[in-house]
Amino acid sequence: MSDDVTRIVGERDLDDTRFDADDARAALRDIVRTRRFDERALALQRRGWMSGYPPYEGQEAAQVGAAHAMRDDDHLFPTYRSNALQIARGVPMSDILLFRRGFAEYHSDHDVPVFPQAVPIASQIPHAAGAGMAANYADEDWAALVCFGDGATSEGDFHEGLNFAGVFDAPTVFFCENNGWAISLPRERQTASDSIAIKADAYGIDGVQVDGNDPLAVRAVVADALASARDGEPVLVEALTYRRGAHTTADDPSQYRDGEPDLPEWRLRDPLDRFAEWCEAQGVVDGDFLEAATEDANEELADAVETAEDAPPRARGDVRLPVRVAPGGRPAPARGGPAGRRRAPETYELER
Ligand SMILES: Cc1ncc(C[n+]2csc(CCOP(=O)(O)OP(=O)(O)O)c2C)c(N)n1
Ligand SMILES: [Mg+2]
Repeated sequence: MSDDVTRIVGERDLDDTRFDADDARAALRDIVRTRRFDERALALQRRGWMSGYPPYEGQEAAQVGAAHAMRDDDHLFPTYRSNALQIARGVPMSDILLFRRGFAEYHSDHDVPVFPQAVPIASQIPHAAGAGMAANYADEDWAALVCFGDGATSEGDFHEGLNFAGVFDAPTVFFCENNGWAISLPRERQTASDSIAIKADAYGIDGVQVDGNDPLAVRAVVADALASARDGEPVLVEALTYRRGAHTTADDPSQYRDGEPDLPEWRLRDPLDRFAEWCEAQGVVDGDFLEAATEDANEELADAVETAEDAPPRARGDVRLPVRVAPGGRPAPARGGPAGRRRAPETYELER
């Protein structure tokens, strides 16, 4: 591992960090919660409960660490892969399940400032730079954190977003989860750049690398990046992690992944096992912790699945309802009428 990659697990004791036992336990608990969510969501998809699901197994530590670094008023711009980050941030599991089941309105309007998850690669990056600029114009001091993958850094939107942020001192943190793959394309064939972090240089902002399978290292690096962004210096953070599963439930990695890649062990190892072992060695959890955290997560998941299953099915004509809601918008009129008789989109309000 390069000396420039920040890490705590395996290198330092908890006492030599800015974190305490509660912080470590909170991280481990959320990694367990989000791992259980991922496993359950995959199983639900397999039995036809939802049409597709993008698993994030292996990336929980990066996402939980970033979520725990954010302030309540910081704005999150997630992708389809960032569900652990959203859950650790406070988005209800049932909202994510409902969105995946086709209820588009559960994509947004959460109690925490979280934008809809982006599927068009990198499209959310200029939005987040713009949101940071808006915070400056409004004289508010929250920051934006935008998630994306290694593949997204080959898109024009990535470069435009970083350029705007650098020029306009936007309080935006660009959080790249480098999981080694963009669907079937390995990182080495995605970009000839030495790293993702180095791409920040071109835009006059800082770029840093962190061990993305170490939640406390990610939390420390992202917290510093957010503080710097709030002072007008945006940062690109490259969290080095690994996509252990398929790209989505429509993908078969055995078609393009031949054995273990040539990456260091810390990057390939399961972040849950690795962090749990470290927490035990540091004396912050005992042998029962994982079992209790798993039971709590299972209960939360059972409630979330029940909530999602209780949502009334949509009428066929609802597919034409817009999802935008204007302030003061009124309930949608009778469903499925002829297009010419539908109201202007601004007057619809979807009921939850
Ligand atoms: C603009 C655009 N081009 C292509 C795609 C198809 N696509 C979906 S995911 C993906 C790979 C993204 O890889 P990466 O940015 O590394 O994110 P990861 O899936 O690994 O989290 C591509 C090309 C898309 N969704 N949007
Ligand atoms: Mg990737």
